[in-house]
Amino acid sequence: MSKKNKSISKFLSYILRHNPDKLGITLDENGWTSVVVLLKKINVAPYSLSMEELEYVVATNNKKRFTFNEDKTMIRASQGHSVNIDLGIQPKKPPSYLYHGTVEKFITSIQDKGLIKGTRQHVHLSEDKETATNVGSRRGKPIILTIKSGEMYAQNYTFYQSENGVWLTDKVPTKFIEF
Ligand code: HQG
Repeated sequence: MSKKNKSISKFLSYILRHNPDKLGITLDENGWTSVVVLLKKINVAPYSLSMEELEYVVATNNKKRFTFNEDKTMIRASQGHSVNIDLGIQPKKPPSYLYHGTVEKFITSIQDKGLIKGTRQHVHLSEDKETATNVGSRRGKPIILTIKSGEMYAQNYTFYQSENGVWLTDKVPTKFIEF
């Protein structure tokens, strides 16, 4: 991603996941917001964002963080929200194992409480170790935990997969985590 695209992606993530008020926009109950209104609010000097640039960011974003509706009149973040919205996605059977990238300083607490969602709406899990490594690396030297998602599913825990492939669940008790 180019520097401008990365900063647009970060700004959109912040607005569409955590703080739409900051830009004076609202999200509907499924997290969607009007593209016309979003562009209008962003395009206040010295900032500029054209529809073409927004389409480019959505299409080329390295984690496909944003989704347009069919006619590109609405946009939302695919996952990662702390604001209370319902993604409206159906529960899905996970693979036997999923992965979670974290860092050493959280391990004692995770051993104690399991994985908890904190301020976000879900615990985020990755399908492959490489992605989990990238997630953990945001905070330091990554530690990859293996999650027995198949066992959890068999015990009636609900899983979802976001539009961009991230696995979501409510919590992961310690007994399902391989440290
Ligand atoms: C940790 C990014 C102490 C957890 C990523 C993590 C992801 C605990 C941090 C998405 C804990 C929460 C989410 C416990 C969990 N005690 N620490 N009991 N349980 N933690 O950012 O999973 O690039 O809210 O290990 O790719 O790191 O922004 O979650 O370190 O998909 O698109 O608490 O954000 O996506 O941190 O990342 P986060 P996450 P983007």
